[in-house]
Amino acid sequence: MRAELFGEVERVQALGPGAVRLAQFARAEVSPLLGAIAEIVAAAPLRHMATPGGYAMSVAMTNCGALGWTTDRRGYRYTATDPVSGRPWPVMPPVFADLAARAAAAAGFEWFAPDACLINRYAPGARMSLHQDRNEADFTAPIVSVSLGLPATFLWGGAARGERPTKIRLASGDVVVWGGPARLAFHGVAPLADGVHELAGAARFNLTFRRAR
Ligand code: MD3
Ligand code: FE
Repeated sequence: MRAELFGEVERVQALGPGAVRLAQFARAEVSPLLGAIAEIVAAAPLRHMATPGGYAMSVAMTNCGALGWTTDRRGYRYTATDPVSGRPWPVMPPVFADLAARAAAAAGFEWFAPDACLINRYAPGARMSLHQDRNEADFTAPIVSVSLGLPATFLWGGAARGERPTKIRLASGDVVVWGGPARLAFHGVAPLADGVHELAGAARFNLTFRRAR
């Protein structure tokens, strides 16, 4: 019997304390998720935000949900409106919210209700240096991440920036839930390799579902 006939349970893998990989959890929803991203991007375009230090990020970003993560010269924060348009961030589509809730529940966070979703787009060469996600009010809530499009090498560091990170290959449709002791781990993404994905083109998209407040 093929492995997928056993269902999702066998695909739940502990990467380490608090980090749960749900390999191919979103495989059936890659196309609808990319379609929903296109609608969000039409209302709130992807943009290369400025870091407080004044550099443009290589990753292009936008958001949906009640709150969105932004950065500029003044710092990192969550806002209820898109600073580019002045309008509220696009509503989180049901295909996003349903997936986030099911993935969190599969990892033991049945109560998780995200109020923010950051959408990252990586073109070949784009990367994200090691950082912690600390702008959220409540670190008992996990972060649910969904990879779409080209594969990436995710870098999972430890509790300190100096620890050598573990490399984790993330493919389109993979979901990882970061809770408990993994919630404040340092993490990043290696420069995206060249390639063309059949649905996403020369890009990787990553969704992170968050409880911002
Ligand atoms: C581990 N995004 O948006 S997703 C980010 O692939 C971010 O675009 C990466 O880091 C990306 O902040 C990684 C996986 C991820 C997200 C948040 C985490 C892993 C995490 C928070 C804590 C620990
Ligand atoms: Fe992060």
